[in-house]
Amino acid sequence: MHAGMTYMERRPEQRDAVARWFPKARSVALCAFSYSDGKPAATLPGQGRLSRYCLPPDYHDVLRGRMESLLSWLRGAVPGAEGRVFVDTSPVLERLHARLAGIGWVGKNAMLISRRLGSYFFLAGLATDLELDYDPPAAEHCGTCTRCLDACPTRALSAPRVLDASRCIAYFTVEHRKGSIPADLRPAHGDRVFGCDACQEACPWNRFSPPEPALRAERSPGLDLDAAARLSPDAFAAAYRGTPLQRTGHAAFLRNVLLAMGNSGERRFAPILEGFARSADPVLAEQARWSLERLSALC
Ligand code: B12
Ligand code: SF4
Ligand code: SF4
Repeated sequence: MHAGMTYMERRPEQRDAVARWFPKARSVALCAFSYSDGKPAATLPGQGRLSRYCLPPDYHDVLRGRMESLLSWLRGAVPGAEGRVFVDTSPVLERLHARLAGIGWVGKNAMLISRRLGSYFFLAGLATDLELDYDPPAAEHCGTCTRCLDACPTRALSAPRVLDASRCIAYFTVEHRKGSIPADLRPAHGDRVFGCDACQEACPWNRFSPPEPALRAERSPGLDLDAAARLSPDAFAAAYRGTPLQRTGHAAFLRNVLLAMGNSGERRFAPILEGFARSADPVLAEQARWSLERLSALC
């Protein structure tokens, strides 16, 4: 259930092997960086929606810097200590190690959830050759709740803690950079242009997000779809440099914007969709035609 993310087909036990990646590792320290103050992520009718994690600056760069500072501090405190930091791109499964380190439990939405932070946090880690004291794993606190499973628009959570990426809106809007979004899933995308928070918005533990998150939002979750569709590749690069949207790229962003226009039910988007329906890019042209039909059905 890895959709197009072929790097995930390597066996999980191989991906977990910190020792293969950093043979000297004796301990792994995990840090959680909150990025939401828990206030409602409001959008206006006819706007697109950006998920909360892309509102602060790109976490990969920021967190790598913070973890490098931690490593420098460790080297100062224990001369000769060695270590390597990881944020997303290493073979280390961060949720596995964060669960073992006691940061939180794996919720039925597959997110790591902390009693103090909820689930709106990023994970970053540091493997070191030092033998550190270990924290015990956190207890599970989902109980009989199933709100996230019920809230998932595409039924991508096929069972508790089982995420079918080939149905997940976060996968299609962020990682599926080339090609179309499957037509049967498009209506359920709603206004989402980048990422999806539905299974976290539903979670009661996110009522406890800290008022002062570690990473501050720098943009609004509401996206002006009309302006977004008119961005040239250069204007897109300038607007989203240093954010996760930059990595997804202009063509996939446009495809997602056109899809959200179709789901908006707003006739004012028809002229711009008609323009894209004549695009030389077959993915954009097909998406625009679908969105025009969707608008006709909704209006
Ligand atoms: C690939 C990936 C994705 C894929 C998911 C693929 C998948 N099937 O997991 C896609 C693109 C869909 C995705 C989406 C999102 N992602 Co992502 N993603 C990753 C990435 C890079 C690798 C995850 C991976 O390899 N998964 C494979 C499975 C096997 O591993 P796992 O997800 O860690 O699963 C563990 C648990 O589920 C647990 N488990 C499974 N079953 C059970 C049962 C029991 C009883 C227990 C106890 C445990 C347990 O064991 C597994 C191994 O440890 C990680 C960063 C990293 N390097 O870890 C970020 C990461 C998981 N993503 C993150 C985020 C923020 C998101 C989104 C919220 C983004 C968004 N707003 O759109 C969504 C959330 C979707 C969701 N509900 O999980 C954060 C999660 C933080 C947190 N609090 O949990 C991470 C850790 C990035 C980071 N550095 O902070 N993501
Ligand atoms: S991120 Fe969205 S589509 Fe993916 S599992 Fe959560 S609610 Fe479902
Ligand atoms: S919504 Fe309920 S079941 Fe889902 S992760 Fe949160 S507490 Fe667990």
